[in-house]
Amino acid sequence: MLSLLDRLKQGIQKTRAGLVNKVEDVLLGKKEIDSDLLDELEYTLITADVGVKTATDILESIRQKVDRQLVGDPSELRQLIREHLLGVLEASDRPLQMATAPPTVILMVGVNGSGKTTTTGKLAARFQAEGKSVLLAAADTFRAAAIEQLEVWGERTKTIVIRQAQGADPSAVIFDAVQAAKARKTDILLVDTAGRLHTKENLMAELEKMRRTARRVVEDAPHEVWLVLDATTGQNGLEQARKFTESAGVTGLILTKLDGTAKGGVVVAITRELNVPIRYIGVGEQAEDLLPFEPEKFISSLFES
Ligand SMILES: Nc1nc2c(ncn2[C@@H]2O[C@H](COP(=O)(O)OP(=O)(O)OP(=O)(O)O)[C@@H](O)[C@H]2O)c(=O)[nH]1
Ligand SMILES: [Mg+2]
Repeated sequence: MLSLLDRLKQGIQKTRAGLVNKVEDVLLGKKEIDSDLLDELEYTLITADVGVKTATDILESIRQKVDRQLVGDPSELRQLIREHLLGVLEASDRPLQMATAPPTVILMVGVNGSGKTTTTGKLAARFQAEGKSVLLAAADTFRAAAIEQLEVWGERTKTIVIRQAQGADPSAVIFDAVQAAKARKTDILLVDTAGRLHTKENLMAELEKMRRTARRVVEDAPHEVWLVLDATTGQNGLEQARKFTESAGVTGLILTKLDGTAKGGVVVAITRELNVPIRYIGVGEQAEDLLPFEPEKFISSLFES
């Protein structure tokens, strides 16, 4: 069995190659810091998807330090970049909002195919391993076979799935599920929802209705709304994330498919832009391929071999 840290390192090795190794290549053999070198660094950071704003900030702060002769050796720049990236990720870190009495209701939202159902299944496994009781709600009543897909995860993780027929009102499923979780005093209710485009107003309104419905049964539910984002979409995920955060009350992000992309720098761009913490990252298709996101571990795994 791989340790969590090894799995993290393996899951982000493409990002490491696309970000840290490229920065190292730029710095390699350089004797002094000049404007060409700084421009090249900025370009490298932007192409590694950390976002234009973050890249500009980092370079701005480096240029100031160079001007004030606080740094002179190119080899020091790698560490400055590392510290800055960590600072961005830590700035939006905050504790999870768990319910004072069970259940804690967590709504999983996002565009089509981002990994909501898979992540819901992985989370069921993880929470159970932490000793919590879990219930799943199949609130994607839209896509054919979506309910069955969640039920496969229910069997795999030995978790009960609250479901209705395909085509049922997703809010009705949530109503049942929150009531069931409350009656059973289940610690965590995970609600899988249908994929929706952030540009479709009626579908975004449907999410709002689901949240209202949950609230009718448990006053402060849903306690968390997690936006599941496909990391391979890089900067394109930013607009989705912004819209969902504005209209669906997103409280946390989950970046999936980091194993398949060099665009993992996007975690920095998104946290900085939205000031919403990343909760977990997905690094594969199996139940164990979901890792809690910890800024320090993420950055040190990127920067240390
Ligand atoms: N490599 C990799 N694949 C993943 C990860 N997370 C999800 N997937 C795969 O992505 C595909 C889509 O996942 P789903 O969980 O069905 O996505 P969804 O958001 O529920 O899709 P819709 O319900 O259709 O909107 C599946 O083939 C998953 O196995 C991940 O972290 N890494
Ligand atoms: Mg799904």
